[in-house]
Amino acid sequence: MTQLGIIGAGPAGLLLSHLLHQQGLDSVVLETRSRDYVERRVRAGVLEQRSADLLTSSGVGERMRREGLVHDGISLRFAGEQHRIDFRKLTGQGITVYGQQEVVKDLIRQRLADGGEILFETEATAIEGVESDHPRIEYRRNREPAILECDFVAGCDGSHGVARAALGAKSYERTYPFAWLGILAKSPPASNELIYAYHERGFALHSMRSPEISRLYLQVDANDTMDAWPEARIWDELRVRLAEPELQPGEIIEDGITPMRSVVTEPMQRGRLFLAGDAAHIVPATGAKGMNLALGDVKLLAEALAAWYRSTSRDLLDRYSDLCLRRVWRAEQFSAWMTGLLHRDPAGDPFDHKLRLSYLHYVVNSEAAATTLAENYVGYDPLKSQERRKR
Ligand code: RFL
Ligand code: PHB
Repeated sequence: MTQLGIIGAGPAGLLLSHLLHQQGLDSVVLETRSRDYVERRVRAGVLEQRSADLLTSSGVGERMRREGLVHDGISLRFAGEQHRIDFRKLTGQGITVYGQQEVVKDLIRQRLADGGEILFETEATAIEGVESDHPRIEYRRNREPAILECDFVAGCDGSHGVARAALGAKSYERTYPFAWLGILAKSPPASNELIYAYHERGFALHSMRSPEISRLYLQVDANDTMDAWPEARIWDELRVRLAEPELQPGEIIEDGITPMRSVVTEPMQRGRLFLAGDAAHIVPATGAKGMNLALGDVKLLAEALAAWYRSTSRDLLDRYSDLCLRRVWRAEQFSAWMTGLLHRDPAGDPFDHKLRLSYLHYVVNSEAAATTLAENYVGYDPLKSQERRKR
């Protein structure tokens, strides 16, 4: 028996467990993979300012502050030109480049130091009784079935978990006719800021994890497998699309192809089951929003649960989904827009190509358009803006 049964030890589940602990609430985290696996899984790399602030204010940001790379802008490259979008100047904010697996490592270490319970290699198989006061998670550990009884269940089990199906809500979805091939390479970044490149041959992104490690992405066909992409082809394509003829190949430590999808499940709650992070919504990675949305959801959920335990008021809990979805849909629109702007249409429509180039020129030359990109990239909060306008 626990107050919160949390499924999934990704950024959402781990931060939720940590924030609840700080409110004096106990939780058990069930994670199907091993600790080693979740700590090595290479994924997101960009923290919005408010995500970095949240990690710091909740006491798990120390290593991020030391090792994370604070960036004040990004570069856009297209049609042989390079332009910088200066986030600091346009919004007063920046981003922090810090690998998601480092956030996960920091959170696991803190939870275990605080005596938290994370059951690795434990698969949740079903969620029962979500409309009752005593929901249960059925799970399998060491091949043995077992049951976790709790007051509430948080489904933080990503896009392939059990919680979304158990909720049974409506999903809005979009697929894209391309995917991202990503590599992590032992080669010093060619630039000290991220480069988003639009090229006739497709999109490319130059990111990093440290002064020695680059993170690089290429738009590939939705059906491509790694067999079609030997190392030499990856580096050649990166050099051309990024317009970086000197880009040095380095040992590839990790590679993989990720499909591009937009999904929103609405509402994100039923009875005593609450979804957070990728379990509730997926964004195409172009806007760098996925991990940030996951952290933002659980901040609200932890506050709502703390309010319930303080006063048994369900008010904030009842509004959880609506409050999250305002920010989620903003990020969905921005991510779909960035994706459309920077990816080549595989059908190769020349009219669309010209429209994209025209918009790119507009973005880099109009301060209004550049500010739109910048304020969404560093993290726009529709709720805060609404409050400000009312005052
Ligand atoms: P996660 O990280 O997927 O964690 C879910 C956890 O649940 C476990 N699980 C189960 N456990 C028990 N029982 C079950 N039945 C279970 N089913 C699943 C899984 O093993 C896993 O450990 O979800 P969470 O916490 O919501 O976090 C979301 C983020 O991981 C995701 O949004 C980002 O990685 C997306 N993303 C990016 N986001 C950004 O903010 N900035 C970026 O730059 C960025 N780049 C990316 C990305 C995602 C990528 N991929 C591979 C999807 C780049 C890539 C390539
Ligand atoms: C990353 O560093 O992995 C990264 C950066 C920006 C994105 C997506 C991924 O838009």
